[in-house]
Amino acid sequence: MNKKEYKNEEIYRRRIEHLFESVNLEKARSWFEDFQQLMAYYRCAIMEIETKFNVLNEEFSLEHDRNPINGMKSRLKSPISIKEKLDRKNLDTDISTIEQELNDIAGIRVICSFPDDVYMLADALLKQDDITLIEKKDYIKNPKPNGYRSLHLIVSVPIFLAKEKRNMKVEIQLRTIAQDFWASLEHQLRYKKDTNFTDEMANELLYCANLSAELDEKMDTLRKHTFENDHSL
Ligand code: 0O2
Repeated sequence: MNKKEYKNEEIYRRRIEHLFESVNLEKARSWFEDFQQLMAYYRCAIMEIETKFNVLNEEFSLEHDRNPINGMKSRLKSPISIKEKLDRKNLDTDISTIEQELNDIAGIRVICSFPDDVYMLADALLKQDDITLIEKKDYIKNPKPNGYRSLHLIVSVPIFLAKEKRNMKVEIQLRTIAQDFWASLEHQLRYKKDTNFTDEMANELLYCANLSAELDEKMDTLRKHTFENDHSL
């Protein structure tokens, strides 16, 4: 190592030392452990809700010979997205703040076959006596101006641990296959890096959203014809 390299190395070392001096490692470790634990609780809550929907799907398919649920996806919000959301809302990073203020750390998307299935499944879930509805946004009856359609529920569900019961919040998005197709592609197009999202593109997407709503209506009519003898469908 020559003199200049040695000096740069020394500067780098001092910078790193300075950075770590300002961090209370014990505090950071304890925060991280609590965060990991909270995320584990949310994973349990996701499992609870998924099981409830699987049971409803199973029961319906036995009784009516078709599945109202086409698929389910779940996700835990990433630490980076959690931090970004806290910053946007001007909130601190306390574990209790994260749990109290953010409703969408645990998320489940339920993709339904037909529009009526969305409401049938939402009603069946909300009727269960361990589920509490915290918030409901019906973007199917009232689509967003860009055409987005989906039924959003924030619910609280208990998870049973060895020594305690905890109520955890889960965001549930219920939508049809057509609504999910539109939302997934719209998300990809809107958030594509280095692309200028023009008004014209937004109008085209709105047109496509309306087309997919029409498609849902037509498929629903077909369902009614196909199952016309089964009045519960
Ligand atoms: P991600 O990665 O999907 O979680 P809030 O969460 O209440 O502060 P907001 O916007 O009032 O924010 O919540 P809202 O309206 O219930 O929507 C939250 C989620 O719905 C979004 O999560 C998306 O998943 C979905 N969503 C809402 N609007 C649109 C839309 O126009 N297009 C698409 N494709 N999805 C939408 P995040 O946090 O954006 O991300």
